[in-house]
Formats: sequence, C-alpha cells, structure tokens
Amino acid sequence: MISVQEHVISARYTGISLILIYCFSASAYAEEPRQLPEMTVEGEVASGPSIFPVDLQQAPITTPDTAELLQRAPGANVNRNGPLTGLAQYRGMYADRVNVQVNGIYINSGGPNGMDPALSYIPRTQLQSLEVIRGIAPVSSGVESIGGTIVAKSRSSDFAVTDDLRPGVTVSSGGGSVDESYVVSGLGSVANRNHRLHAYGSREKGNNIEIPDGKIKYSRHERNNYGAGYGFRTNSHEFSFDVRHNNTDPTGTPSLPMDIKFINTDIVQGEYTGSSGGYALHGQLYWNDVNHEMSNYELRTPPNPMMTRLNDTKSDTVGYRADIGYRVGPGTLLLGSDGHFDNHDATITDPVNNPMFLVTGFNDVERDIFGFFAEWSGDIFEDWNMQVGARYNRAESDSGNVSHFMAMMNPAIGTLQNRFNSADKENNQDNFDLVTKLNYTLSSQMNIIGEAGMKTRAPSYQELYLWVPLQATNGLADGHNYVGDINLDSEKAYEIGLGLDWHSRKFYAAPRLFYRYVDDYIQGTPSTDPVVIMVSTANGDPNPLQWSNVDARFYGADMDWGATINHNWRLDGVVSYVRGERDDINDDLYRIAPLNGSAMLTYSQARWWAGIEGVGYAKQNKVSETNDEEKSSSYVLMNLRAGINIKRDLTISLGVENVFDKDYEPHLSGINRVADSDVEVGERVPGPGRNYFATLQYHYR
Ligand SMILES: [Cu+2]
Repeated sequence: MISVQEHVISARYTGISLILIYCFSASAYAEEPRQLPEMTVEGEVASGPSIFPVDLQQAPITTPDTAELLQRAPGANVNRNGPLTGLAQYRGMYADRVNVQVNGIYINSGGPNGMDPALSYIPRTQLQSLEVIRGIAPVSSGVESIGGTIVAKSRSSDFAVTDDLRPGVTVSSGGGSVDESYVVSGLGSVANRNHRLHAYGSREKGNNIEIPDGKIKYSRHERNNYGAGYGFRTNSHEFSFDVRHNNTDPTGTPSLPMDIKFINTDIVQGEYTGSSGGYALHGQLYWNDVNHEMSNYELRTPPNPMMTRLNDTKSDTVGYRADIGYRVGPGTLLLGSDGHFDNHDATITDPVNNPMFLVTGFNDVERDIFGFFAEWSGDIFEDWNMQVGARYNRAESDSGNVSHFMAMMNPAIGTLQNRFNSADKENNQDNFDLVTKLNYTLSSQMNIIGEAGMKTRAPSYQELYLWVPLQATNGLADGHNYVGDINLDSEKAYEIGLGLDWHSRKFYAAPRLFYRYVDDYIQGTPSTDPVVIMVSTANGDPNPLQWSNVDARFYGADMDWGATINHNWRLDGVVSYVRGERDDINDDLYRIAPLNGSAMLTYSQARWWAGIEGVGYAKQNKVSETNDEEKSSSYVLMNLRAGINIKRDLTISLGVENVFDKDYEPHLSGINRVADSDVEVGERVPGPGRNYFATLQYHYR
C-alpha cells in the first residue's frame, strides 16, 4: 500500500515519462532552421530553438533599468522595487529563480533585499543584447535555472580583419522629462586581427518620477558604471579579460523598507575560448565583490524619528565554468562543470539615535554551489532536432553565529539568538536536472516544439538563515517580516511545454503553452512560533511568515506575433499569460504578472521610422492571501516612438511614453512604503506619467 503522497508523485513521474516517450517516439517531427551546434560549442547560450532577442532599437536608452526591457519578451516581466531595482520575472518565477547571465557570468546580488539584481550591472546605454531563452532553459545555461534563463551582454570591442589597429567610438546620450533624467555613455576601442582593447563608462541621473498627481518619493537614481577589457586571439585560441566597476549613489526603492545609499561593485572576469583537434574548449573564471549600504533616513523620512536604520552589507563571489564540446553521432556533446561560491554579511545599526544598536542580520554566510553537466544536441532524423541534457549540482550553505544588542534585555530575542547559534547551520543539497527539447520542422514555414524537464533550486541564504523577523526577502516587498528555516529542502520543478514557430511571408506567430509543477516550492507561510510572533509584533508585523516547502503549480501561454503589411508598414506584438497557484492549499502565488500584451505599428523609410505602441495589462485578481497581496486594475497605455538616421553614424530617437498621462498601477511594482511621498503608504507604486524623451547615438568605426 503506497501513501497518497507517493501515489501522486509516482503518477506525476509517469505523466512526464509518457510525454518523453511520446516526444521521442513520434518520430515524424523535428529540426530547427536557426543553427545551434555552434552556439552550444561556444558554451555561451546553449540553446538552439527559441531564443527571443529583445528589439533594442525600439526601446529608448533613457529608461535606465535594463530589466524594464523584459516586458518586451513573451513570458517575461519585471518586479520593480525602484528605478534601478528591477528583478527579472519569467513565467511567474522571479528573483533567485531566474538565471540571469551577465556577460556569461552569474552575479551575486550584494544585499539581502535584491537592490542590485544582476541586470542592474549593465546600464541600458551599455547593453549590446538581451535575450530570453523561451521555455525550459538548457542545463548548460547556468548552474540553477528553475525559472528560465535570461542572457544579457554589454557593448565591447570586436577584432578587426586586418593587422592595422583600427579605432572605434560609440557615444550615446539622452534625457527624459518624467524624472528630468539624463544619461551619457561612451565606449572607445582599438583593435586589429589579434588584439582588441576597450574602455567604457556611463553616468545616469534622474529625479523623483512624476505621476499625474505629484511625485513618487523617493524614486531618484544616480549611477556611474565603467570598465575596460582586453582580448587576444590566435588562429584557434582566444583570451579575454574584463573589469567593471559599478557605483550607485542614493537611489530610491519605494516598495522596500530602505533606500539605496550606495552600491559599490567590482566585477573581474577572464575567459578562454578555443579549439583543438575537433574539441571546442571554453573556460571562465570570475570574481565579484559588492559593498552596499541602505538606510531609511538618507532619502525618505523614517517611520518614527527614533527608528533610523542603516544596513551595511558585503558580499563576494568566485565563480568558474569549464566546458568541452565535440562531435558525437549527428550532433555535439557538451560536457562541463560550473559553480559559484558566495559570501554574505549584513549588519544593521542606528548611527543617528542609538550607537548601541547592532544586529547581525547575516554573519559569515556561505552558499557554495557547483555542478557537472552533459548536454547533447543535434539532428536525430531529417527535420528533427533534439537536445537532451542532465546536470548534477551540489549546494553547501553555512552561517556563522549571530548577535543582537537586545539579546540580554529581551528574552524573546535572546531565545531566537541562542537557538540559532546552537543549531547546526549547515544545509547541503544534492540536486539533479534533466531537460529534453525537441524541434520538428513540419514545413519551411512551421516548426513544432516539445519539451520536458526537471529543474531544481537549492534554498537561498535568506530562506535558510534569516533568524530574526525582518524584511530581508530578496525584494519580495510584501510588507511582511520573515524568518528562515535552516532545514529547507530544494525546490523540484517538473515542466512540460509545447509550441509552434510559424512564419510565412507576411505573418509570424510563435505561441507556447507550458505547465510546471513545483514540489517543495519555497514560500512564506504564517509562523506559528510564539517567540517569532512576539519579536515580529514588536517590529511592526504581528503576522510574520516563515519560509517553508509547499507545493505550487504554474501554467500559461505566451507568444510573439506580427505581420508585414507592405514595404513600409509592419505590426509586431507580444502577449503573455501565467497563472501561479499553491497546490497544498487554496491560494494564489504572490506578485504574478497579470495577462498582458503590447503591439506596435511601425512605419519605416530608409532613413527613419516611427511607431505607435499600445501596452495593455489586465486586472490581477488572482492574488496571494498568504502574502496579503492586493488586487490591481487593468490599464492601457499609448507610446509614440521614432528614430532618424541623420548620417550613417548618427542616430536620433525620440518619443512620448504614456501619451495621455494616465494614472496607473503596475501589478508588479510593489506597495509604497514611503510616508512623505505623494503616493499613500500601502498603495501600489504607480507607473511613470507622461515622458518625453530624446536620445542621440554616434557610432564611429
Ligand atoms: Cu539593499
């Protein structure tokens, strides 16, 4: 007699294997016109089918946050906690669950509230490309990719074709009216056939964002980002070395309890790509270091003049990747290993009112993860392309002892501190991922895509080691205090997807359907611990949540589509829908993008183009009761955009966003926490009002 739980799980496995068997046996399908083996061997993005590149030409450089652009990709969106603090969302999963690769590496967010998400390290002006891998991410695309993979690359230098050194310069600048912002950015390079060298820098600054009835306080931003790189190549070997420094100055995050005081980050990376005797070789080593402070009194007025808080956080990462690709049968086998070793510290003080105030939020926290993967992709039959991948990951987390200046005076805090310090804080996880993707070319106009996968994620350090009830939630921003659980298990997702890529001479559409079940999904559930509740109540939240393993499911559909009307006119659009539900109780998941779509009608001539864009979001009434999430209303916006090529190297783009100066509240933008704002505390932070923008780009080479 097997238990109900086991029965459900075995039924689920059977379901997945049936689909796998169906996919493997229905040998009438396959193949992919966009070539993949080369990319696989390069070891960068190892996915053939279904990479969605965001159209950067149509997206202005005045929006400083690269993550904003994700709204232009099917299934993707952004959880916005501030003008530079956009967390990637894909198909209902966000933050740590989405694998964001910046110039091919993992970037470790420096603070416990995700104020510096990976994409914040490539300012929009320095962005070369932004791609969303649609559907289940290949196992080679990153160590943990339960919620998908997003790949961003910054502008860099390219090798030239001759031996002579050739210079190149790119300069961009622009401004927007809604926050009186400006941006200046430049990249200079010299390169010949064997060497390339470049240096770049950008500066952005903007005031508080205007809304129809006032301003969002505090939503100012200021960021300087600069670096340099060098590359060397011979016939079959290439080395590169890059350094980047990011310096964010006081920048608002109105849906979090504090604002950014500064983020000082260094990123150093070295890479080798080459080939030898039929083997494609690739290796990477990187390091990043974040020094970050946030406070509730530098920009905003603290909720109580006696409750000023400063959080000083530090984190660093060392990461690596090594892979080798070679021909096996009709395809390419990629074998590799990758990992990153992260450290975190966060200390909360009150330098204004109480020099005695000292709480170690996180002390000497380590999260080390490394894995091994094997991925084969190739044409198994005529018209059939397949990718199969497997990965094993080992995650090891640990924490040092913590302290609280009130531990002696306050027995409840003392209990939490002693309990944590006397516990065995190690948490080790052995995880397995499996992915199969099939692509069948039905005709020159139609591909059919089927995929199935099992993906895992080990608990984050906040989910494990948040010992005192605080809002250190990697940007969840639901207003609840949280505590962690040292004994959490990894999340295990089982996902299937089906899709079509259809493109005729006049039309294209690429719809996808997906269903994902997550065992041991990590979600805050009401704490039943009287000590936690007591401390949390004194800290402003009588209903603290504790991260727990629950069950959840996600399903939905997304698509990009378009039509070429004639030589000058075209219409392109994206539509996304996802539903996220708890499976163990009757509740919806928190902060899930509502049904949304956008469409742009473009008229283009040889030297200029102009477009009218409509963006629509449905209301979201499927909200999380557990997280006390509020419903949101639907809205439609209109944007006008244009680009003019003045000379071959000089381009101007300009436009108006939110033409009708509409007051609207994006569901994903979080709840306002700032008392001295024109938005009430507890209300959703509105989207920007009408914005006139203009940018100029000069490109010399
Ligand atoms: Cu922070």
